[in-house]
Amino acid sequence: MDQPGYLPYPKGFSTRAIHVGQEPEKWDSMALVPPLVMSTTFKQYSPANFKEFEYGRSGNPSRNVLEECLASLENAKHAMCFSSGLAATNTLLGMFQSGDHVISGDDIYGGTYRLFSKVASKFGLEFSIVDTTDITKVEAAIKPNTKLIWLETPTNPCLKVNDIRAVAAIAKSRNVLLAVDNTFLTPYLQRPLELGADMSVYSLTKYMNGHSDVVMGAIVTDRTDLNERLRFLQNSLGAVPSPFDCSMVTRSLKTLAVRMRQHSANAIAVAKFLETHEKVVKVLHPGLPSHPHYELTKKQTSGHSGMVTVYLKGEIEQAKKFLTALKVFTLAESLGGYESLAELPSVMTHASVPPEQRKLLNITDNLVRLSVGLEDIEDLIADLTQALKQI
Ligand code: P1T
Repeated sequence: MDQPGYLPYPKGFSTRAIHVGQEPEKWDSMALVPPLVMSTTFKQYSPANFKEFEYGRSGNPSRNVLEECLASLENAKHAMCFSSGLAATNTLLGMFQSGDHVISGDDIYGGTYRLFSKVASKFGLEFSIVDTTDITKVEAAIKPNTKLIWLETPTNPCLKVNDIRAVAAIAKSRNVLLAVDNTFLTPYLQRPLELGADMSVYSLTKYMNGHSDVVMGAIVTDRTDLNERLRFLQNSLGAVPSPFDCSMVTRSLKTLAVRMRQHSANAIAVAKFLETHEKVVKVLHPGLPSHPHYELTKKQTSGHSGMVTVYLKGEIEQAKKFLTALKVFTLAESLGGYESLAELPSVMTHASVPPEQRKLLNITDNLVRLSVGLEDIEDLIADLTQALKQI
């Protein structure tokens, strides 16, 4: 990313989120809000001689603005956007070939698990699903053909925390790439590249856009060699987002820091409330001292997301009663929007994880995942209180 002249960089996170890639001097109109360019193609001076853009799949001004801004939020050189978080992951897998081996954390988004186990494995990629919170297991899983370690942290839905620095050190020493899905924390709270990862991967659908109205993904890297490989794949596989969606996310990033601060505060209040409730068996939240990775979390993040995972007393019937009784929380998949959501991973977001794997990970039928939004905390607690009464 070229650093624009009129702001002395580096600046604070929100200053970059609001300005980088969006300097009014870039446009003849001097518009403060970057113009939305919907054109799918661009006039050339003479054959194969063009100004900057050629065809909408390979590049677009509205996408460029967002990619520049995203890169700067991780103090990185490069970012690429895709039509969904899974499209970003799938494109990343395109860097490898049949016979290559990938080590993945065991507790990951169900759709990512499905992509690995049901699609990519058909094309000859070999996967080992490992408890990556145990460094010795990561090291033991590395084989001569291992090309990638894939981590989510905190994990979806059990909120386990992986030690990014420790895994990065192993990956580096064995010449293996490390990709970290940073969807839950965003670069405001955790920057995997600064901790040694080669690539940060995002579902921008979640906190980064934050308004539950765009599906999009991104890969961020500081490595120019990886950027070249991924740019080639972005254009060759073609899973790119629309210019309109890019401008929506560019707008949303401006409030990312304030939103994350409020998600963090609301979620910890909800976690503390639930932890003492008689209808609750256990609460999982990395900001609670009871969480096994409480200390590790503090070493690599500067706050928490809005995610809270809770084991309710009872079986699936009680969990269903609770979920259908909620009035402020909406029963729906996804997370990271301004509105609070609740869901039952075993039959919703993680239904594609085989039952025996879910059992191993404790993704039971009484495990409920909350995405705590930005509503008033008193209303959220009151809603949880009345719904818990129903079980
Ligand atoms: O939905 P999409 O933009 O394709 O992103 C996929 C994805 C990737 N990584 C993580 C950590 C995710 O949580 C997701 C999507 N997750 C949900 C839809 C969910 O409810 O968990």
